[in-house]
Amino acid sequence: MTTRSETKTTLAQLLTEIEDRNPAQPEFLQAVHEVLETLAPVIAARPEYAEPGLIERLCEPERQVMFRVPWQDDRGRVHVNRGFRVEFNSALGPYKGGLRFHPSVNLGVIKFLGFEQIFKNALTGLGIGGGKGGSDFQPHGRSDAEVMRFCQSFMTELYRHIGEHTDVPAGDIGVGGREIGYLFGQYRRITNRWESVLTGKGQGWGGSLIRPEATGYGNVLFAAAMLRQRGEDLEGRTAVVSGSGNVAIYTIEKLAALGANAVTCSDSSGYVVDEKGIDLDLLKQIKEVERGRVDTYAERRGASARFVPGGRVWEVPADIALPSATQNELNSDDAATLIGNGVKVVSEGANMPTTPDAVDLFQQAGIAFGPGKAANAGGVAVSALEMAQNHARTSWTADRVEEELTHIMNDIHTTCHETAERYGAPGDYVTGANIAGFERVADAMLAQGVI
Ligand code: NDP
Ligand code: 2IT
Repeated sequence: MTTRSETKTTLAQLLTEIEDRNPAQPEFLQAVHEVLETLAPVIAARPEYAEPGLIERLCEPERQVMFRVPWQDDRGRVHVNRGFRVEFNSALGPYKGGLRFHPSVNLGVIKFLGFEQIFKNALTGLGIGGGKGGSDFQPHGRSDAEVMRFCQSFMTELYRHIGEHTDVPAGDIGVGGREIGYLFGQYRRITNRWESVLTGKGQGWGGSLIRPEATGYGNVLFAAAMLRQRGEDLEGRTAVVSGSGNVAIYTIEKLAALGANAVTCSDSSGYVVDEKGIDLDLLKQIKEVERGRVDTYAERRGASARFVPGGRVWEVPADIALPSATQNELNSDDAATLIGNGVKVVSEGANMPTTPDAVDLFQQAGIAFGPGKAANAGGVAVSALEMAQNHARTSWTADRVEEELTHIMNDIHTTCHETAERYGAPGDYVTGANIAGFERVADAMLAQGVI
């Protein structure tokens, strides 16, 4: 019988090896560290998981593709970006995960996102493996024609690596309906195939209803489930939300539908606080139609709202905090401020938005903390439902998709909660999510042999 301290030593040794093999990839190492440090109880109970190099294989992508993306701007100048697709793990199904277009993208960032995606996708209970991709391209300030040429160039290389049974990308930061349209068009043109190779498509041509809403709606449903577990609900609660993109907008929408009130949103220039609650029609007009910035929201909204340049939403008192912008956007100082202001629930709409020391502070303070790989899984879950609809050549009603999403989020909550209890960490959704996701992938990998 392996003891828990022997297991911890093995995991610590593995972590050192992984650190040595992946220098200068801090986000990837942060994500691996966060998972491995919660696995000791499950490996002590089931030592077969430590055997045939399973953790080493899990931490090494099955395939990594990097490529040149040349494109011409409207003045004829040539730009060269770098494209990535990390196909991390396909034990449970085709690689599945978004594409991120943002100047901060590099291999380590895509690997962290792909690694998280493995466990997130496993938690949905659907047949999808984990992958992620993107580019250091900045779509802000580019014309539609420039974005189209970039997407066409990106797909001209990517198409040979993906396919409906191989790898199915979707959106993430900087990639929404417009970009998916251009990417899909180029894939179809090159391959002469209409297949479910991308999700988040437009609603008249294969996209699922509720996919744009799914990540934000799902995160609010997860937060509601954590509150319900404690005999409480969302009614009348005040929420702080960061970001003002796809995830943030539909988080704010679902909060309002369930009787709570979001008072903030943000972008990389600062945040808006609106004491009457965010006016969603105005925010959608500025962000989705005009592709503008949040300071415009404060200008147009009038006296109830103000823009705080360079500030962080976490300084605004609230019952619920829903980070929905980017990684490491909520640190230990922010956590201390939120705790001081009486926050009850923190649920991650973004991927890894909370730094590890901030997570520790929330957990020590007894705050319900929902990790992204569980809380934001609604987006990829509805992507898998989009694939199912495409394969059946049908489309479901919005009510049906939302009902499925609600079941999936409640099931993920129950799974994480019960798994944490089973492994001696009641109320610890981080441990619950990591172990439950790990068990499903690890069982499939063990059954499929050393590959
Ligand atoms: P969007 O591009 O629609 O919006 C991103 C928002 O976050 C913008 O307001 C953006 O501000 C802000 N932001 C991005 N990077 C930074 C940064 N480095 N510093 C400050 N603000 C930043 O992306 P999404 O809403 O789709 O994604 C948000 C998060 O949710 C990401 O972590 C993503 O991985 C995660 N996620 C997304 C899913 C989806 O279905 N789309 C599913 C699950 C998770 P600005 O415009 O100024 O850059
Ligand atoms: O982080 C994520 O889960 C996403 N960006 C969505 C992935 C998907 O395939 O829908």
